[in-house]
This record gives sequence, C-alpha cells and structure tokens, in this order.
Amino acid sequence: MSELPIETNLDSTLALARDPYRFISSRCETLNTDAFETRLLLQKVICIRGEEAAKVFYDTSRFSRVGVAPSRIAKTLFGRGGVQGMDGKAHCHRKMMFMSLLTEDKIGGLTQLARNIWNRRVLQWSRKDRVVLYRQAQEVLTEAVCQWAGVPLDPADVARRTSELVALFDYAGNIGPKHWWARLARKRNEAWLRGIIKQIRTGTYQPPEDTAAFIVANHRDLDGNLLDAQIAAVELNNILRPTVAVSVYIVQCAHALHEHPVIREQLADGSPDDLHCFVQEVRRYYPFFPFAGAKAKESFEWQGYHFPSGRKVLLDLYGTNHDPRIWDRPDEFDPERFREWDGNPFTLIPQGGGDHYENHRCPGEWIAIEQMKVASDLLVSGCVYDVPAQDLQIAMTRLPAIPAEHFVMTNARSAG
Ligand code: MYR
Repeated sequence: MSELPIETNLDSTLALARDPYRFISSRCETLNTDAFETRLLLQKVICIRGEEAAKVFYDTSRFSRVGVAPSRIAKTLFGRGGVQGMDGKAHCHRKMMFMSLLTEDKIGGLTQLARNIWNRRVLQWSRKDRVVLYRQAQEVLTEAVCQWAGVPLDPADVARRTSELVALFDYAGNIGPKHWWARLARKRNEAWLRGIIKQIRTGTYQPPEDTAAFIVANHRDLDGNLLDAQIAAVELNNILRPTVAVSVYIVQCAHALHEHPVIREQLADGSPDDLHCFVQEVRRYYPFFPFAGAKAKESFEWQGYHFPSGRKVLLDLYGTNHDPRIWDRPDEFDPERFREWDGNPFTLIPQGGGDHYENHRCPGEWIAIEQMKVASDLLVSGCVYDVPAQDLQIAMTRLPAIPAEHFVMTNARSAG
C-alpha cells in the first residue's frame, strides 16, 4: 500500500475558499496524483479527481452521504432531512419520488411554461435602459417552476420569493451577513412551503395530482408514513431551488455566446443537435458545483491508497470536467466535442455522476439542459441586445462563478 500524498499545510480551508473550483486539481497536478490528503476545518479529508475517482465515489457500497454536508451548507443550500443526506433503500425510494416528476412529458411542460414567460419578459425589455440577465433568469425560472410544481405564487410575490430561493445557492459559500441572510431565507422559504404542504393535506388547497407539490405532500416513506411536513418542505424546496439555480448556467450560456460569435452565428441557423452540443459544452467548460462530498462507510483500498472508515472524501467535479486525460484541449470551449460523445456517466459530471436513480446525481439535470436550450435559443434568435463594457471575467473565486456584474445587456428587445 502507498502513502497518500499529503498537503503539508496545517489547514487548507482558506486556500479552498480562495479558489474553490481549482483547489483539488491544482494540488493533484503539483503532487502528481489523483488522490491526496488535506485538512479542512481542521478535519482530515481525502480529495480525488478523474474518471476512475468518480467511479469509486459513486460506489454506494463504499460511500455514505449521511451527515456529510457541513452545517453551514445544510442550513443554507440543502436544508436538513432531505434526499442529499440519505443512503441505501431509503435514498432510492426518496429519489424515485423526484424521478417520477421528470418524465419527458413533464419536463416538456416546464420548458413550455418557461418559454412563454421569457417571451412575455422580453417584450418589457425595450422599456428598460439595462437588463441584468442573472436576475431576469432567476425570476423567469421561479415563476415557471412554481406554476409547474403547483406552488401558488402571487405575481406581487415573485421578486421576494425569487430572492429567497437565490440566497440559498448564491450565498451558500459566503460568510458573514450574506450567510445569515441565506439562513433566514431558508427559514422563510421552508415556512412558506410547509404551509402549502399542510393545506394540501387538509384539502384546503388542491393542486393537480401530477404536480410536485401534490406528489411531495402525499409521498410516503418505506414504512408507509407521510413525510414530516418540515421534511416535505425541504424536498419541495429541493425542486424549486435547483431549478432557479439554472440561472447560473443561463448567464454562462450568454457569456459563451458573447465570447464565441462564430458559434453564435452557427446556432442561429443550427439544428437541435447543435444546440444540444453547445449546452453540454457550457456544462463541461464553465464552473458550477465545485466538488461533491461523501464519507467512507468502511475502510478500503483504492489505487493502492488506504481510505479509513468514516474519512470524508471530496470528488472534484470541475477538475474532472477539465481532466486532459478525458477531454482533449480541456480549456478550450468547443461544442463539437459532444457531437460523438459516448455519454459516459463518470466523465461529464457538473451535477454529479453515476446513475440518476441509484446515486446522488442531480435529478434536475435534464431540466437544466432544457432550460439552457430555451434561454440560449432566445438569446440567439428571440431577442437582440448589446453587451456594454463591463467586467466579463468569470470570477473563479465566486461561488457560483459568474461575471461580477451578472451579465448586463442594453438596448434589449424582442427580435420579432
Ligand atoms: C442546488 O441548488 O442544489 C444546486 C445549486 C448549484 C449552484 C452553484 C454552486 C454553488 C456552490 C455552493 C457551495 C458549495 C460548497 C460545497
């Protein structure tokens, strides 16, 4: 057995916070390894990257998710008691509830709703001096996903509910006031959703039976019991929040279209397959979720290294999407690489890897892809706009990483 390469710092939490997306891969390069040990929040952690690492990370006999999320992430991004912290049969059963919402038909319904809302929004843009795309996408997605999920949302509340949902992912990596606002936003959001779950259960509110709100409110665990209303609220949030987080990808689509005018031209006369390749390359190339966490169930050996029982392990998602052994010229934006892609579930892992049913791979991945297509199509063919001088660098220290000004557009109006 070989000794795991060890990062010599006393603690690397600050270094990780300074460069969250490249922390693991830069050290793997320096130490010439796919696995190394470091200390985060004073605890020993093993960091791994690459296709083989993803395969072992998603082996459910080796890794557990119970109690893995740090408390500050549980109190903001994920909530407590939801699917992210479950294992085994209970996890698969809960995951089925989410997967039942993700039929082609249902995803198509959400796509159409979002398209209509975008079209209405674009008509308002000509009255504005400037439009901030990140915020526009967040509001469109909040409106669309609430309507789709059977969560009643008064038009007057769209801005407030959007801000609450956005705080959960946009400030999850922050410390100080933004972190505290995210915690408050989660409390408010869960209270709102808990109220809706209770109304559905008492029959005072009756959404259609195929909506997420109805399905979550009536979901029963393996013992046949309804979910605690609080946990049901966390799971309903798990449908709304990640959908609104696709706004990050939409800004990144706009950024890619701006940076690559030739690709933009091609998409204007392109096929659905061209658009699909473009969106997949945005998901590979741009930073979204930096890494995923788990802990070893029992001690085991991988690639000659010892993983002790209970040791926390981080899988590098961004670094695997940029691994030169998988991706030719990984730091070039090239949608063509997806023309003949084999669909390997352990190489393109921006939203986790493995199987959607068995593993902790984001069930909303297909929603993200379709929403990115709707927005990209709109930006290419449905509207015209200028991109005024602004800092367009993707701020890699920001979580999630988007340009500092959130992609400002001027003279924006419908193309029709
Ligand atoms: C979700 O809402 O579940 C997905 C949101 C993804 C947004 C982008 C990533 C934010 C990173 C937050 C900090 C993670 C620290 C482990």
